[in-house]
Amino acid sequence: MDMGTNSLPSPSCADGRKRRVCYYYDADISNVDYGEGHAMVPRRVAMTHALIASYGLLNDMTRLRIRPARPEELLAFHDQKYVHLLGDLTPAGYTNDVALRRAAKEHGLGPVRRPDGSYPNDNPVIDGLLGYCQGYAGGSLAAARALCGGDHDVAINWSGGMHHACRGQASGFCYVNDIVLAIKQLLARFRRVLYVDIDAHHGDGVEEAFADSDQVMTLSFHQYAGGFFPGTGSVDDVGKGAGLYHALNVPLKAGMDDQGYHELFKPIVGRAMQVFQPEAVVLQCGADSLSGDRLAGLDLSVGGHAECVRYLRGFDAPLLLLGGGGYTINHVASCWCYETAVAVGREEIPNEIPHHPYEHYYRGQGYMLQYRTKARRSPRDGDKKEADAIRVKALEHLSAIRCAPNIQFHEPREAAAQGMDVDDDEEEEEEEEEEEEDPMERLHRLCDDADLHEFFIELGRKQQRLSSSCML
Ligand code: V1D
Ligand code: CA
Repeated sequence: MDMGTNSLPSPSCADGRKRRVCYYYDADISNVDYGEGHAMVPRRVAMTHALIASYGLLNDMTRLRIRPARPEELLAFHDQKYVHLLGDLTPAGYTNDVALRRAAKEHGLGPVRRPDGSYPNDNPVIDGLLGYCQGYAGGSLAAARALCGGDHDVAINWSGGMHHACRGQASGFCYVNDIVLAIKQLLARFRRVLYVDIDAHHGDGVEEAFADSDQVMTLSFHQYAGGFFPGTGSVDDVGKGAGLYHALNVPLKAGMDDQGYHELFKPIVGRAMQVFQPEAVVLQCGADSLSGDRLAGLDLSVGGHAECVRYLRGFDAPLLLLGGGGYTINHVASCWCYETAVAVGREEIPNEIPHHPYEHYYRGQGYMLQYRTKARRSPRDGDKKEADAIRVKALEHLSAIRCAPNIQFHEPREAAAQGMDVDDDEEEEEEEEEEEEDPMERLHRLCDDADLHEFFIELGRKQQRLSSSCML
């Protein structure tokens, strides 16, 4: 059901082109309860919606209702036994039926006892479990279909973005992986899809689903180290088989702020856009990377987080915006509301939160959409050096897919017009890459520049690349 109009032209876009935005929301999300003390509070999506409405942003996009995904639509990624289990499980069944409880535990559902005797219960058996999954997955599938149809440039589902769920396993508060389902839908129309994940946690479920595909590039920025969940996503984790170098990971130190983040995000995403030339982009906007999150330790402002949306919106590719984590719920709603404003080209909305039914939640942030918080951890000596090394490695991984046979290289139109941020180091790297036509020449140069160990690592990589792509 069409309930609105199209977006305004964006002053931030080099071409000033109007972005046609569609938005999916289902009020039933507020009734979902992960249980007392759980970090995940689905009400944050209803708060986001109320804030979007109070700013009048619904007039700038087409609002569409969500049709719950049919169980057979979930089978495009998930295991049949698992989907049936999601339908059969109830809190009472879990308590009273031993066989059901055993099956639930095998699939990561229900409390899991820790050695210290506590029950973290990441993925509780909640009332209406399958209906909840069908709701958020239905939104992401419909959003993907809207982009395939070509009538919209940006599609939004803030209830989606559940990046940890696996084929037959719940993980990290996620039961069904709506992102994988949406990407599979996009692949029906688009040849290459770039997935970017700015949640504070590693987008492991999406990465694993497409690890051996060269049609989907996954790129996750996440807090890493110190036992932070899920513990995967090192910079050396780069995909496999045909998908080698099509999975990229950017591990971050706690305390990373806007400036440090964008010194990584823009060059890496910009280069991914250049070399991979995606025909569609999916951005998981997990808001636990914001400063002051209850679970994570990154230090992004709302503006810094939304800059990722603004940056990707500037490329001329259909864009799917999804939610994800985010545990300080007033911050989450502020962030996703502001990102909706960026998507429709109204980023100048007033900072003061309008009167609306949830306004009391925003007292702690002075009723300001772009709130201020104190940095929780000041950067340590060596953090910058480490981040620089990560950027160099990630860019190096990206240079490995330059000779992929099915891609013609040219500057993305808008990125070129925008003057993609290229710092001095990068310019040097660009020059280096221009010399790079002959792999053997680069190897000889490396042999001069670096030690022999580096040389052999590079030689091994070159051989792998040559056999997996250029020789085809
Ligand atoms: F804080 C909690 C309160 C109640 C229940 C669980 C938690 C909690 C906090 N952090 N659970 C976690 C993480 N789980 C563990 C377990 C210990 N291990 C054996 C596993 O550390 C899970 C964090 C999930 C983060 C989800 C996400 O933000 O990435 C997300 N993205 O989209 C949707 C969710
Ligand atoms: Ca991430």
